Amino acid sequence: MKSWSPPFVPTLPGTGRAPEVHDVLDDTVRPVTPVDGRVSLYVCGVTPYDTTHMGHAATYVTFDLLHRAALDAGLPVDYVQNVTDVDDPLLERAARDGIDWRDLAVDQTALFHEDMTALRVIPPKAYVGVVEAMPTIVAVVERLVDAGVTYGLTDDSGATDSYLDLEAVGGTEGVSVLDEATMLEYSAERGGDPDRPGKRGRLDPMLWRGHRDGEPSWESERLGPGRPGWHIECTAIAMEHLGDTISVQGGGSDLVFPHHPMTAVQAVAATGRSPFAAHTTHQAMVGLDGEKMSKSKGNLVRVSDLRREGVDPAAIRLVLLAHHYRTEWSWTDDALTEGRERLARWRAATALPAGPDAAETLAAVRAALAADLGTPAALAAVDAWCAAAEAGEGSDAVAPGLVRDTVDALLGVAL
Ligand code: 5CA
Ligand code: ZN
Repeated sequence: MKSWSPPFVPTLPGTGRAPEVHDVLDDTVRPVTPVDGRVSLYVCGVTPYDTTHMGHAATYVTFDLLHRAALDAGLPVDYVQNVTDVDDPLLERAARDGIDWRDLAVDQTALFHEDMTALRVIPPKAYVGVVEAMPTIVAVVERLVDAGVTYGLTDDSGATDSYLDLEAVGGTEGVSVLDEATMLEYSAERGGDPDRPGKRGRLDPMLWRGHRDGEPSWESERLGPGRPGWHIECTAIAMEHLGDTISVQGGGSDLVFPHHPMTAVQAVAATGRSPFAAHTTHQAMVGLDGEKMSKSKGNLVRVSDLRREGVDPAAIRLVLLAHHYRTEWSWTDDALTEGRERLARWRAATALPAGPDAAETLAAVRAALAADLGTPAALAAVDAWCAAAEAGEGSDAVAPGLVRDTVDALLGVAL
């Protein structure tokens, strides 16, 4: 699928150090691990309805910062993102609204691209829809069938679903640190079917859902007509475009179970190579009035709505950057006001003919980002330079331009 257009990224003097980020499996902050000299980054994309809310935006801006920091450290980045353009929630929404699920996906994906462009997010090199990746996905499921680690369950209508037998591939050992009760709870809440009779293991993920009347389906001689389960799309798309093992598997913290562990366990079962990802990294949930912002609850603040109201996307990006990615927060009007004020201050200060030397500011922003994407510290360093410039300190005529380039290249905010 076509990706969105890339923003211009200025070149900065010198280089930064390889960024450190948090891994949810060993709960440490450590440098990203390149694979064959390249950082391979897979971030779970949207299910295209009700995009792009501030939780989505926070997730993609966070991994955009990692992307930018790696590039600044001289590390080439291969970035891949999927779009879940066929899945239960999308089909349900299309049915509710009386529209074709394909049209809903196309429209919402286009809107997502507009929002990403407005937020100056560097696009993935491969932006891949489930529908277009169907042969790849089918091939990975069939590989698991060949490995003898799957089983089928047939319902009253005669449809057969294929499951991964988790027990046969080592269970959730090494892919999840949650206890059994929590995994079962999340599985039930997030698209799993732990209580389905006949399953060998309650957490076994569905790989292929046999065709039911009224549902879209694709042909597979081995599996029968049907469509993929959720997690296998990310396993297959990541492996196809990035290889058997990757540097970072990313997304929001709602993917901590079952999605990311199942994506990983399926890859390991298919390739025999472990771990699937050197880092599993999560953006904390963004909420509204203290509740998780989610499409199912409908408590959304959308990037496109604010853009329509005339809000500068750079101000939205500054609101997102004001919060560290591992801290949960809620969107408020006050936060937006602060973002707008900061943008105005930064624009005014960097438009001055001179200011204090900015080499330290560049170094401080680099250091802040390299230390687990420390955006609040990065903003503080720029705030400090702007305050000094406004106070008339310093007579360095190149400094305002260097601050502009720093903010643009590393933080993705064009002043
Ligand atoms: N298509 C799947 C991933 S394969 C999916 O989760 N789609 S989504 O549209 O629900 O979410 C898109 C991305 O935004 C995911 O990485 C998800 O973890 C993240 N996300 C969703 N809601 C929030 C939120 N409230 N705060 C932060 N991130 C969120
Ligand atoms: Zn995913």
